[in-house]
Amino acid sequence: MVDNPAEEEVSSVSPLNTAGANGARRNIGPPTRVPQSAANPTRTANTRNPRPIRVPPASAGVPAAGNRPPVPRPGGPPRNPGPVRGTPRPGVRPPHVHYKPAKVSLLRRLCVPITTVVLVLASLVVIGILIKVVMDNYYYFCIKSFKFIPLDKWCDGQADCAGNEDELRCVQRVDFSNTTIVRLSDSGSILQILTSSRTWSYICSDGFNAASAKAACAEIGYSSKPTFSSVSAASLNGQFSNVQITDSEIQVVPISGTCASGSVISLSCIDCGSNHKKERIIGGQETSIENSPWQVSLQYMGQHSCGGSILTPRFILSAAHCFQKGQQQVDRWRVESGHSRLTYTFASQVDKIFIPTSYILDQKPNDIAILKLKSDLSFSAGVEPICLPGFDSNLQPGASLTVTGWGHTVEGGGAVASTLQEVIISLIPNAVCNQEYFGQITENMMCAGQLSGGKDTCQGDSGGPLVSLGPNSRIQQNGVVSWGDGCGRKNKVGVYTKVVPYLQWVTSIMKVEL
Ligand code: 4AZ
Repeated sequence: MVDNPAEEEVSSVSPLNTAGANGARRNIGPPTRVPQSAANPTRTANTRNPRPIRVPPASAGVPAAGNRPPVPRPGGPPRNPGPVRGTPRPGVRPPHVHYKPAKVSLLRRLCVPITTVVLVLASLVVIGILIKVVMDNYYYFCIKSFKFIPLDKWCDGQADCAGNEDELRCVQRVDFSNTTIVRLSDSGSILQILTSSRTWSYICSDGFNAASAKAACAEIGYSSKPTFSSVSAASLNGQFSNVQITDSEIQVVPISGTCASGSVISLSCIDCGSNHKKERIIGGQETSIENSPWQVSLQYMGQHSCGGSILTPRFILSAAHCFQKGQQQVDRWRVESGHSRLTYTFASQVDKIFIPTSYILDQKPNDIAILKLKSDLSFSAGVEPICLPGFDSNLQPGASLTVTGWGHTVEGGGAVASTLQEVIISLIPNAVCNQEYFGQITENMMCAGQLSGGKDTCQGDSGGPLVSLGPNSRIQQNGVVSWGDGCGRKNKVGVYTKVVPYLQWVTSIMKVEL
């Protein structure tokens, strides 16, 4: 009842109209308020404000047209009661009086300036956005020298701003000269350290402790809490050593013969590649990020551009060709993790991007990259690292591999996949692959797919991980999506950068940047 506006009109107007009908038309003096309960006994006092009532100017005789009491509508109250006069009755407080038309005219008067201000502000915002779009796409602003330079001069290898400002936050080239002195085998993660005579030595479990494990993992760029165990040295041939820690650096002390304990160290630097899945890309199927929690999306200026994989909370593995000429500005890249469907909102900022010195723009060899994030990822069910393979990892032809990504699901298709896709493919021997690719497949590349076509990676999958179930029942990354002739074509399988030949390059960057 109270919420019905028609009922409200009746209750606030009729008692005063009745007074007017009695002929007692007098100036009612200062505006006063009629308590609702007095104006209409059926309403409770505390429901709504009484309808504002206009008070006419003081005059005698017949009221002017606008001041006449409204003619009651048959069967109901007047729709627009208009001005009402009333004689204050004893015991009844005069109504609170407002000039409704005054309010309307005030609104009318404000309408034009308000609309003008809103329009001007909206135009300024649109102009601002247009200027930003033009600047972002065509110019770089040198803050120190306060000048604009064309975008293609940003990160072109030549200083165009004062203090080399335009070349400071660009993709960096790193050669292979920095080598790490620690490596882990594929089968059993057996630790080896390089001796001063440049031979790889197994590490005896004698005296090896948590500090030794931490120092060994730091050598390959891992800072998480490592785990280690002792394994029999009986089947191993080669050099054996003990370790000592000096200034938190690991040093090898070669011994003659085998370890006193008869056992060596198996080391795991990070809890990686957990196999959550108990049992598309082109010809693939939708998957959830929890099945491939190491998969990330590399986004350039808010658009998915490439895939990548999480190695540690700080480091992402991807492909060098993702950072084409004109896309080498580190601050324009973001890394989104933990979502099957991309949000483009919760993405991490990038601190540095590294590609091999030997990578030549628009060419196929050495197509690998490392991204260092500005802050650590926090691991969860959808955000986990992938394991790197051991230095001696060697897949058999026909081995089953899984590749994931948000790339096109149709060759030449206009858009990236909205949900993460996965496809299971087989390792194709390089000799077979090279017959179709005219000898372009190098030692450091591998081919995977289906020779009959239909199951493959495509544009937008580049940089993503090609993985397999490792000998330790953990999932490891064997390849990085790199190139191919079209997508899913017969006899044109996908080509991947092998991870093993780049282990030293990857771990030495992670070590230096740790
Ligand atoms: C690309 O353009 C691309 N079919 C990636 C993978 C393949 C082809 C193209 C393999 O990023």
